[in-house]
Amino acid sequence: MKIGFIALSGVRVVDQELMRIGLNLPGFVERSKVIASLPSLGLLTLAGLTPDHHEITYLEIPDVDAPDISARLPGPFDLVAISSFTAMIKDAYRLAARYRTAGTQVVLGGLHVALCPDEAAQHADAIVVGEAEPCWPRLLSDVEQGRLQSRYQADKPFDLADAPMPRFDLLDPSRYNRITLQTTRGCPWNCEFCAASIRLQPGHRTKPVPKVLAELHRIRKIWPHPFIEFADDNTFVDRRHGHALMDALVPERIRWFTETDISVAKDKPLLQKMARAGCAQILIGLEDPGDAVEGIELKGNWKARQVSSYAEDIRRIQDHGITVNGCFVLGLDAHTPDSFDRIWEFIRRSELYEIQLTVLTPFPGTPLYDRLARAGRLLHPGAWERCTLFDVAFQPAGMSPGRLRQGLIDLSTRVYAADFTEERRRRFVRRRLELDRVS
Ligand code: B12
Repeated sequence: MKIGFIALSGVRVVDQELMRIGLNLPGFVERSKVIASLPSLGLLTLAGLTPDHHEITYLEIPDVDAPDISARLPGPFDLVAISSFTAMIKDAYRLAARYRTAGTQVVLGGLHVALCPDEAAQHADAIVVGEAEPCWPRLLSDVEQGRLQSRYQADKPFDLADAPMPRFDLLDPSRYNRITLQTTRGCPWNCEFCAASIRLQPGHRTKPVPKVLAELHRIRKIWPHPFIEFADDNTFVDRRHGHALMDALVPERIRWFTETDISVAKDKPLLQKMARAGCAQILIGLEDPGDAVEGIELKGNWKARQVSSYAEDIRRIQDHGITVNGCFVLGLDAHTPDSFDRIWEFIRRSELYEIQLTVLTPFPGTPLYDRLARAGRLLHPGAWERCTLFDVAFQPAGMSPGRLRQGLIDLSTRVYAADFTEERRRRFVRRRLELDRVS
């Protein structure tokens, strides 16, 4: 069969004013440029599970509504596998409709499909709900035998020891400046708003280190000096795996970025290894520097128990030469118009190298969505295109939606301004020089 693996690419914001302001802020532009060019690891993984007798193509479509897209629809294919998150899912549905009209069978999968399977099923010949690895080979053989089912779902969590080698070779080497690689999946915490892979499968799992290395070596055959972004939710929460992974990465001499939680700050030997293994930056969901984190983590209020040592923990991590990208969520229930200044003060004093500001977003299928829906606080139910992390889609508890939007704009303008961005960079370098002098 001829199979097309299609990702909807790019970064989206509905509110064009936010987009315009965001795109003009120096600190923001840098990160947007970097992330906008990441490939879909989900699809490369499925391609890796596809037997060789199929002819496969991987492609990214930035704009499903481009004027001549119907005429230029890539193909012909016998089967098209489309991946999308919530924000782009309606584009994915329109693309699916075009292929189906042309007689091509369409399979949909990914986070949004797992979160809203009944909706997605109306737009595809088949959907895969949740992790796809256990279902994909059977789905392909069903297509070949003309008995494609409408829904596939694994009955147990996928063991990452069985993870296939993603088909990095399908990518055009010149198009990507960063490559994603997964070393763990999931997270032991359950933050109310989280719409990442704990919604595919709860809990946290690790990929055996030799498998991670094999993937890295495959990447290095194509990109000899890659910058790697681990597509993990919380890389270091399993300490034993984290240490083993770092030991293995030291000789690889790569630079990399990942997402983890603030508890790494308490493990000095791990931080030393991370630095030696080429860690450039870790992204950490701090959410808020004060009482507003209360209740966000639903299992044991874990985040609220960390917040008092945020500043000290950030310093300890950065003192190892690893920059921290601290993420703050605006519009939490305890936030009022005064909160923006409070967050700004923390950011200004914290020495954080990088900052990510987003708006609380009710992704469907999350506990947050259900709570806000029950309370009648969703402003645009079903408007998935607003699930961008920047557009305001709900009625905040402590201010109007307009005030929240303005707060995001004002705080972003301060945080991503050229002089403050420069000051953060310089502060980090100064501190490194200071530490080098005393050591
Ligand atoms: C890398 C990444 C990106 C990259 C690459 C995106 C891509 N095309 O894959 C870029 C930078 C482009 C990106 C953009 C965006 N992202 Co992003 N991104 C991530 C990140 C860091 C890792 C995702 C990943 O690679 N996971 C590993 C793979 C293996 O998992 P997976 O994709 O879920 O795939 C598995 C299954 O879902 C399934 N599957 C996936 N696709 C398909 C398709 C078919 C046909 C089948 C059968 C199965 C299947 O099979 C895979 C194996 O089991 C996550 C955060 C995180 N830590 O996970 C956020 C995350 C996925 N992004 C998020 C968001 C909001 C966005 C944006 C909307 C931001 C914006 N304002 O524009 C855009 C939209 C992108 C789009 N085009 O749809 C949210 C999504 C929440 C949601 N439920 O929708 C996340 C969870 C981050 C968050 N803070 O909440 N992102």
